[in-house]
Amino acid sequence: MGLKIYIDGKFYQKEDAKVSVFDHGLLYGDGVFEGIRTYDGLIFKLKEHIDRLYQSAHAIMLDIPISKDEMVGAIKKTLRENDMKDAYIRLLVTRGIGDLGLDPRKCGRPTVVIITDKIKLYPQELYGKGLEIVTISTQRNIHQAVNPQIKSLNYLNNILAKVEAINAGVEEAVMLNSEGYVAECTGDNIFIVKDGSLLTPPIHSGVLRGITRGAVIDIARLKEIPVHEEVLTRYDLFNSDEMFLTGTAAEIIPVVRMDRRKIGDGKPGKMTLKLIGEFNKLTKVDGVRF
Ligand code: PXG
Repeated sequence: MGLKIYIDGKFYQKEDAKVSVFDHGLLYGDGVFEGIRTYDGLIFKLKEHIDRLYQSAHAIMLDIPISKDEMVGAIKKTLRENDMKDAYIRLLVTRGIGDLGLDPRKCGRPTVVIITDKIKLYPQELYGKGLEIVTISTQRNIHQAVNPQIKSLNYLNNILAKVEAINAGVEEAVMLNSEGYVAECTGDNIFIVKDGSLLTPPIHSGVLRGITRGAVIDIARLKEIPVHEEVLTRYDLFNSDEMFLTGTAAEIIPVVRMDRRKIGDGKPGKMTLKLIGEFNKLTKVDGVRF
């Protein structure tokens, strides 16, 4: 039995799961998406992901044709259909089928796709050793253009950054905003530890309001670790005691080198490892059963 994909209320085998070449999701990247994880039969932070999807859609004036409850039902059904306990869920809503013109009014009903599969962002060994990253020259989108809070199908900005990282021989890149302050990585938010405090750029630095980012901030508050959203420069990153990235796919991954500078003592830091432990505990208990 192969993987089954949900498209507009019906299930298709992976080979048959197709959308039209006239779908504006393909023609213009006109649409929104989410990436969600399940851990041993529990969907992690489901409400937060659903809310963010509908907010992204609202921002681009895309009316998702099913309600949030129906979307949750469709996700659970897709997971059960594929009998998956540990899955990565990719949720897509595109503008739908239109003609060869930008006008979204020409599109009929938006297309809803749910894929449940596996994801591996970084090689497993990097979780133990830590990641090396570089600063690249592609800037994070400014909020007056495609706001970085919109998780849209237009990921070229991030892909260009990823290409620069790959060209530099590393897996991940730090993007700065148009003012030169640290924003985030290509699919992850960034944190540093300095003198016992946890610091991460505020949303207005031009970052996606990451759900893993939010979970880490909540854990820190619960554990009485001082945590601040602060505008950061590369200097702050170079001179941090610890650094790590957060994302649904990546979870929490330590960073040990940036732009050829050693971060802290060049090994995954104590607080990072503590947060990874707490995060792993959370994913085992905090979730919606399906
Ligand atoms: N920043 C950006 C630009 C992202 O795309 C995050 C931060 C982390 O947010 P969450 O809510 O996941 O903690 C993301 C998330 C992929 C992929 O296929 C990308 C994301 C998530 C899952 C998979 O590269 N982006």
